[in-house]
Amino acid sequence: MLLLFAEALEIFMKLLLAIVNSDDAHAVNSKLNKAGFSVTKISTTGGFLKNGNTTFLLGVDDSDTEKVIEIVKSNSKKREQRVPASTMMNAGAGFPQPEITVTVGGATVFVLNVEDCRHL
Ligand code: 2BA
Repeated sequence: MLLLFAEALEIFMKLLLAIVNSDDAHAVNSKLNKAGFSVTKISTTGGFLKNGNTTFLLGVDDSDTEKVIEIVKSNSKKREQRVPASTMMNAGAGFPQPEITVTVGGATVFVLNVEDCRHL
């Protein structure tokens, strides 16, 4: 019944998980706040490079999803990073470690449907 009501009024929410480079986190945060969005920031670590990054949690109206994605996108830069090739393969210890270039970012955004949200 509630779902039908929400469908009729189109009052659906999304939860956005936006993983951004920590160097871009301040700009992303302040632009989102200026645009009127509440955010929760979590300090996270990328499992591949083991570098710190920042994950934003945002609960938004369906209709604001693209606006948030655009703000995150326009404030997240792509970066090239040199990492030991051993990050990707099993290189034996004692051998010279060549480096490879990995492109990181701009941002990775997951968009999830929200069933319910309550401020208590
Ligand atoms: P990391 O896991 O540290 O990955 C950093 C960058 O390394 C990635 O950039 C990608 O270019 C490369 N990379 C990651 N895994 C790789 C692999 N198995 N083989 C080759 N290269 C690999 P982005 O794709 O821009 O990701 C930046 C960060 O966003 C990631 O940091 C991770 O924390 C997060 N992320 C990206 N995709 C994700 C996913 N599908 N699920 C969860 N977290 C994700």
